Amino acid sequence: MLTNNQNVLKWVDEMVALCKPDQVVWIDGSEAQLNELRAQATETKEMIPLNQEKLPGCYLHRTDPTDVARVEDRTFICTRKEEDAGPINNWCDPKEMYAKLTPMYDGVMKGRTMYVIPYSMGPIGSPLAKVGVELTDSIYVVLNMDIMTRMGKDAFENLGETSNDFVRGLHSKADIDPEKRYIVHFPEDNTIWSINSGYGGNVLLGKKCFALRIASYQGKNEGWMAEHMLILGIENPQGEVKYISAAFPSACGKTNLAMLIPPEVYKKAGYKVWTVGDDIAWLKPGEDGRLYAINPENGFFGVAPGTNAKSNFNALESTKKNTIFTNVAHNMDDNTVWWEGLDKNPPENAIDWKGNPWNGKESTEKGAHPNSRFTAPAVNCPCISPEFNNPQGVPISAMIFGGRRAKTAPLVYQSFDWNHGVFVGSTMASETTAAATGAVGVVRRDPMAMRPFCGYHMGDYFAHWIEMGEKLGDKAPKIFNVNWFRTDDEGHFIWPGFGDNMRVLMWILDRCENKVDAVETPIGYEPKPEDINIEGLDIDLDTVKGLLDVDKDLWREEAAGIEEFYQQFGDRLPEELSNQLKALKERLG
Ligand code: GTP
Ligand code: SPV
Ligand code: MN
Repeated sequence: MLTNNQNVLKWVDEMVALCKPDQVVWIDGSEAQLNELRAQATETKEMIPLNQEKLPGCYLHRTDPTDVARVEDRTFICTRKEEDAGPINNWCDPKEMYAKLTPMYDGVMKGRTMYVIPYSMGPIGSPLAKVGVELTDSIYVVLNMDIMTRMGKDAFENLGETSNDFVRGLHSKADIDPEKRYIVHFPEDNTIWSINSGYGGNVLLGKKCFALRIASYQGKNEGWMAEHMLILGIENPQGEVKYISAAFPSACGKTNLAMLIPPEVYKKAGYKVWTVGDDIAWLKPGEDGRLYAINPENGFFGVAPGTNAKSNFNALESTKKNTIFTNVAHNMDDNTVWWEGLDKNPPENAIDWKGNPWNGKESTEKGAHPNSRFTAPAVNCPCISPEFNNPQGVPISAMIFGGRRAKTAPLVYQSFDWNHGVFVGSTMASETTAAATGAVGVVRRDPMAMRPFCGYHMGDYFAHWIEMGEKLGDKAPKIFNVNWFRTDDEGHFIWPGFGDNMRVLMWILDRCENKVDAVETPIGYEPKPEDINIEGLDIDLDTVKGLLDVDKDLWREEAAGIEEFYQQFGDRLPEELSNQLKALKERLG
């Protein structure tokens, strides 16, 4: 045992009594212990050690083919009152849910080991950090949590002997039965129960379950925010760094933007980009009244397909050592990994993500699952911010929302003010991706990219955003919307995206510093086309004009869609937002 905290000990005892593991192993975070677990997982083939010369410390893992993404229809928010979970979350009465799941956990770890994982979300000792304990029967989970969080006995030291302020996570793979898969949150009990899955977002309970669903609920009650946002810093040639956070739905470009490589025109002028986080931000007003952000995570659980030296050099570099690959193709010639979009040279002698022999030159099947992932330590990232471990976080100048929209949304626009920005975020829509099970490419509303991750009533969440704006006053970050995904008539992306997105970020920062004018449109402030720097790009000013075009007919349809979407929130929709909708309609005529 690594702690004398009675709340922890009592809860672990109860869960041991329920799950009945053969043994209980407390994870201290030492390399010796982790190496022992790696050896065991290798022995049982749970993990496949990769070529240790080319990929030192790297492993491959395949999950069950029916268990490769988050399962939103099996994810629950269990609050005592149904209305507190809101219309978007699946809800069940906590008593009923405990009663249903308890028999499923009863004896589930017989013949298995229970690992007790203490971890901190956020730098240990940070005033913004929080402690969690995850109980799991999966070594894969332990090894991933080691990368994704600050894991081990130091996390307990931070909790102290008497505190009860830790999140209780219970995970069992059970039989990986999709019919009995449940990802359940009890925000009022600081508790998460996950069963019958072995896939990342469902089982690394520090990530979406704690750092977004539980934390968003805590943030509302404690005056801070937990958001599905990347955090990056842009350093100008004078050495000043400005920070931006951005919320895009799953598989819509957060990791890519967070690690972008500046285009030549900025690089040679001396600009640099620093990554603070690629998925989650915890934000709180600091002593100077500005909004400060930490990345509660310690690694990246990134989408593998499409990652290559050109699209995301820094992410690729991050995966070259001490990384766990999940559901990518296994190149049997040199015991390395491959995924669609890595290069144009797929291996012929390989095993695909399902575990079947695969010839990448001949097969029409995919070698890697579209939601295959790498789990890479943040320290590996060549552009990791020197502020990454700063316990106070970094001050945010601009917040960005964005999604995949083939037509409606322009390349970039700025909200008129904070409340209008909350309106813009609350009405975000995006085409669905492979990050969750279900249809791909369907446009759905995904407010602040939090639709699958908000741990309470979405209307109350909007109200919390409005309140935070009131608290921050004129120190509040400016709010923008971007869309990298507009397509032409043939369905090709018009904007080059990736590193070139920095051109848009530069306009955003110039706006924050009142260095550039804007054009007022019905939906917000837009750049003058000539204010987007296209030096070195093979697109012209007319293309930029097209990317910024606001089609009023499409936007009238959009407003009607928003109205319909808003109806479900009833009187929990803040009046500020219904007023914003009214004003948008008036501006559209
Ligand atoms: P989660 O980890 O699921 O939250 O995803 P994410 O938001 O971090 O998405 P990520 O950066 O991994 O990008 C997902 C997919 O979008 C990849 O296939 C990228 O290649 C693609 N993508 C990212 N940025 C751009 C861009 O600027 N333009 C285009 N066209 N595609 C992009
Ligand atoms: C996402 O889906 O937004 C992810 C991956 O970041 S998961 O951890 O599965 O949620
Ligand atoms: Mn994500």
